[in-house]
Amino acid sequence: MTTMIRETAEVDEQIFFDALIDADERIEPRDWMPEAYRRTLVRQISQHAHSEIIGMQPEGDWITRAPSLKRKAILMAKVQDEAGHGLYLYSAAQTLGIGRDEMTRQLIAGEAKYSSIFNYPTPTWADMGAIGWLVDGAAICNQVPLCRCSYGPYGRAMVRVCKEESFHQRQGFEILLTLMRGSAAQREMAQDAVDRWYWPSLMMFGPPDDASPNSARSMAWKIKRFSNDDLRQRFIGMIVPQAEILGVTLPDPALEWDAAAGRWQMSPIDWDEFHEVLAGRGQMNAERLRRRREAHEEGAWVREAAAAYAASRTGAPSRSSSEARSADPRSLSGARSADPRSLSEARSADSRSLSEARSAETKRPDPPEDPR
Ligand code: FAQ
Repeated sequence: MTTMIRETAEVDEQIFFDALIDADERIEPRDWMPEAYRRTLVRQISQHAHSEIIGMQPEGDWITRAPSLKRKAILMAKVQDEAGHGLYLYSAAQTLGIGRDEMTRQLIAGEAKYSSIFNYPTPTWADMGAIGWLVDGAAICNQVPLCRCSYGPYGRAMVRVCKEESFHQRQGFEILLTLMRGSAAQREMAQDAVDRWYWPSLMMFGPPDDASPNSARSMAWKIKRFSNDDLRQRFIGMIVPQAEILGVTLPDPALEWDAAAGRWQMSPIDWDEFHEVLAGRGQMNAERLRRRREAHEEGAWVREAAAAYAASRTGAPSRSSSEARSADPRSLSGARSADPRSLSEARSADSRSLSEARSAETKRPDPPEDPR
């Protein structure tokens, strides 16, 4: 009898979930969701978060060597933005019941994936331009549709990320433009960087559609809105006119707009190289992980101090807040499905408490005036 009731309830939950997806509504952390949907999101969001964090290294290497104070300040701000993106994304993944400590463990143990693009070296200043223009450009093409992802916390995080990526792409474009207007040696440096980053940036979109095992389901769930190949095509369409303005040549002699097919014709991508990088055998894989591991070890005292401080305020035993959260990873969705109210009642109750919280927020006393 109990089993039958549980099964009927699950069927209802599935119907409601499907209806939300069909209606282009958002799935929120406390909503019921199929286990495979949750796992897919954890996989994609955690990989995305790791990419932002590992992605700080190639550009971070140039902060001390930037050619002027202004360039240094801009680059520092950009690298800090990437750290912020990682934090929003780890937070979004945590709403699905995985702890930050576990995600970090998977990354430094070499068990987790992060974007292939960050396993290439940055030997010259022009690489800062090429990363901003091509890598952030590809990230924008991929991530703007993710703002409409069916999972609320991921989609909302993407809105701010995309605004910042847009600034990142412009600063990369501007670095290249300055070099292209400079000496012959500077123009050569810019072209060389574009030659090295062009193909890896096309690989960022993932394997071709017929070799992408996750795409069909992710698109049916409206996590991904476009296929890998469609996004790659959009990216090419975006950068071709920009390359003309810059005066750089994209390193593909076969690149041509096919008006009849409505697609860019191009040389084949070297997928062997992509798979080598994914298997950990790219030029910089070992170095990227080694430095991430060292940074984690060097940050142990900060985590301990933060946990001790938190414990001193709450009287709770000293452990990190993310550990505390992951102690009961299903607590959020568990709370939601134990709720006897109907789904819509529960949602409107939630939004009431949100607006109550907001109005309490606005009743806070004004901050003291700035003494300056
Ligand atoms: N690198 O079936 P699909 C940035 C894996 S952030 C490594 O097509 P899916 C900002 C894939 O995970 C860049 N692995 O998979 C920035 C899967 O493996 P799994 C990161 C890749 O998920 C700029 C397998 O291959 N952006 O740049 C890659 O449907 C400058 C089969 O692939 C995101 O993460 C790859 N390139 O589509 C930061 C965006 N491609 O998990 C610092 C969000 C595929 O089954 C400085 N993610 N794989 O073992 C996505 O949109 C998707 O996850 C895709 C892959 C499109 C990356």
